[in-house]
Amino acid sequence: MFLTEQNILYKDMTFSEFRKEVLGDYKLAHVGRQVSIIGRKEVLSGKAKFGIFGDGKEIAQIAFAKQFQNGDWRSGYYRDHIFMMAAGLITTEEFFAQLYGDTDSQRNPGNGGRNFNNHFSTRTLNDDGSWKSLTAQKNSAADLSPTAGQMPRLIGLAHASKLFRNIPELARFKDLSNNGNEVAFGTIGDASTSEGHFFEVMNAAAVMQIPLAMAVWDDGYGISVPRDMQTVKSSISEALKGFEKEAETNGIKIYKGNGWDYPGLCKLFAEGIKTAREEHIPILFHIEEMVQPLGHSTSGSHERYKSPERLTWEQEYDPLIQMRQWITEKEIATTAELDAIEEDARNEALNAKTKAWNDYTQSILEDRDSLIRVVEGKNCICKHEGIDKIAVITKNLKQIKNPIRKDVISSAKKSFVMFVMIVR
Ligand SMILES: Cc1ncc(C[n+]2csc(CCOP(=O)(O)OP(=O)(O)O)c2C)c(N)n1
Ligand SMILES: [Mg+2]
Repeated sequence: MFLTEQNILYKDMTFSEFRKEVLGDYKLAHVGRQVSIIGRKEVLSGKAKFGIFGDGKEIAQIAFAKQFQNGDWRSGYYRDHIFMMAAGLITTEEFFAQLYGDTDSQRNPGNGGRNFNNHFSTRTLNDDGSWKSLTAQKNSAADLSPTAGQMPRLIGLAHASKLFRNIPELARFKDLSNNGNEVAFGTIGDASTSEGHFFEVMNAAAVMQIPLAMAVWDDGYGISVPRDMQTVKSSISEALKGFEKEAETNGIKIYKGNGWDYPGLCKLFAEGIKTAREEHIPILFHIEEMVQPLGHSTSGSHERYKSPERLTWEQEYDPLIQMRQWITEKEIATTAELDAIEEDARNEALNAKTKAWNDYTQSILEDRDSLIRVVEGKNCICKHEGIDKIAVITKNLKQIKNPIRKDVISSAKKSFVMFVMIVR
């Protein structure tokens, strides 16, 4: 039975290579899910400030990233951590470093703590300011917070490939383009397709005939607002039917898939991206039946606005559960093997979290201890209005279980003010 899928997915592979690929994807999907689960806990326990994750979109992101090649560009949104991991653009440890807002650019190379968390990007310059070879690496533009902010730059990125392919004088810029063979990969949520940027960009791409591949992750909600309240006919692919390319027209190609269908998505993205890359036809991938097991973000709980029926359906169509069923049905691996992979994935994510947290907090704890040493070393009686306020400040600082740099700096400032007041 598996042979049908194998032939569709990976034509030139032996079964053992195919199995390795599938199980590698299964493990990555679980690492990605654990990152979401653990990341949410890190926020809810106060160790990070905000979390918004790709849970429920793992399989689609892995299948999409399979087509992402050197020279290609991503301009996407906050759910993309699994895409970034699958493309080799972020490690699990780096994910947690950015979640904590680590300002060390070695540990958090995507944004060095200068951008909001879960906003991804890659570096285009070397430390000396020279260009990296962008055709020798996979690239991601920096994410923006407005939910369709990633759209306009997709036009620039995709249009560049068309220019590189069509203007002979540009052929010498080998580090920027390989004859225009690059594809600009976009991702967006279903609700954000209601933004003007989305429609303008899809129209412009359709007119210009540029290699733009747009994936819409359709989970039926924009936070608590259901899709039928903001998307005409409750379907972005229906809404864009008039944009569809016909024999002698410009336009886009539209593909539809389901977020839980691993073999289907692998095939769909392979076909669509090939078309975008070779023929410079823009593509819309409308990926439906997606779920959000942990809800929208750490700021809310979806149980408050999704019906019990919807929540039950989401559990059944969780892509990890569906992929597991597919693997066992096709006899690619046993349930015991899959259990072991899941356990491995959990440990990998936990270890990455612990390492990232220890690295991030080490210098903060050193600063805290040094401040306490300095303040206590003053050995003065620092009573103000009858209370030893400096002792209170250091006591409070010592009691913070996971201090952030702000706690140390603000304790230092407060102690300084007290010293000045008392000395005066
Ligand atoms: C322009 C803009 N409006 C509103 C928000 C607040 N906001 C953040 S995420 C979100 C919902 C987006 O839903 P969807 O596009 O379906 O993506 P999903 O989170 O469901 O994957 C909203 C309204 C924002 N960041 N930017
Ligand atoms: Mg949505």
